[in-house]
Amino acid sequence: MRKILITGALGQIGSELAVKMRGIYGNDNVIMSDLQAKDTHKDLIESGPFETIDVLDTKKMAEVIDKYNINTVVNLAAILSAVGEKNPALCWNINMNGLYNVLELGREKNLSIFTPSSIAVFGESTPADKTPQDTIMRPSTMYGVTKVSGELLCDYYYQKFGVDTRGVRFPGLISYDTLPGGGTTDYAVHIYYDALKQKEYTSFIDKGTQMDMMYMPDALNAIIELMEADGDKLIHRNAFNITAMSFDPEEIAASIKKYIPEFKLNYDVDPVRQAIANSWPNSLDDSAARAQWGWNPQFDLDKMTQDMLEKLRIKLDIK
Ligand code: NAD
Ligand code: AKB
Repeated sequence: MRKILITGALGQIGSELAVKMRGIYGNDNVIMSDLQAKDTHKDLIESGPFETIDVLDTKKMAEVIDKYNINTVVNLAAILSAVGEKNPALCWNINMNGLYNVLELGREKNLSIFTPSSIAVFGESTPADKTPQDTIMRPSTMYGVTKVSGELLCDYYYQKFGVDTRGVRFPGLISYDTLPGGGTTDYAVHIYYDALKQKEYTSFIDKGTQMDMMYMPDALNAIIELMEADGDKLIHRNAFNITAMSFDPEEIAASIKKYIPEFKLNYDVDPVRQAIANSWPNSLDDSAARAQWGWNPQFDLDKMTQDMLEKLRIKLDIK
């Protein structure tokens, strides 16, 4: 039976992954942790074990792993791309030293470890269309640098010490539960909130900027399916290209207009996040994930838009 510790569990992914995992593995077998408890997630925190853990504090993390007999860590504690460009030292410290601490504990305590990578591993010299699984990785952001280094470090711990490390390169994730934590793809979440609240959105990403995206239910399935996949069939491990859709701001706006015809899209482009977006692929080739562990996303753009608007109407109490 898995006993899972999730770090950074109150973020965009963790807050939904914890609920899904508690449904599969049992409430007491999924230990949530984050820097501190947040009032916004009171019910979630009270639905099972929660511990305050800073991933830079190896001693505390080791104590929690021993206390609950943890055998699996999903390491979600991280600083994302836009915040990382504002504070590169913090981004390096948490993304690299936090991961190193988790991997060292994995080696000592024989843990399975899942760590998400990102489309941010790619850069301007990477082929932008149908970006292959194995290709040029020369990112231009500190976040991207930490993600490439993280993939290599996870590979090293698998090859050198036999630690069962696994990961995917997530594209931008879209969800209605917890707001994103400061990335470049965040516009594709905020657009739904503003479409419902004020029927208008001002995008910080310019028209024509294609990026890969995915709806959160597919992302959660990816984590669990890869964690549970037969390790002998995994050639890549850290990390697999996965994608569900690719669109630019005009295309997501067109999808929203099918449900809110008066919706209007404006632009006020942020040069920092636009430069990051320009350096990322237009679309990924995820055939390795499909072949090696059966990756098969369920949501395309219109299906996601319909579900996002339905769920957000209830959350925001908008008729
Ligand atoms: P998020 O910013 O929403 O959440 C990160 C969480 O980490 C926050 O709750 C924060 O409090 C916590 N945290 C920060 N510093 C910490 C520390 N020192 N110790 C413990 N916790 C700390 O991020 P997310 O979107 O949930 O992303 C999780 C992982 O998935 C990250 O590795 C990220 O790079 C990756 N990823 C996310 C996306 C996306 O679109 N959300 C896309 C690609 C990859
Ligand atoms: C970000 O924009 O930083 C994240 C990511 C794609 O890694 N959403």
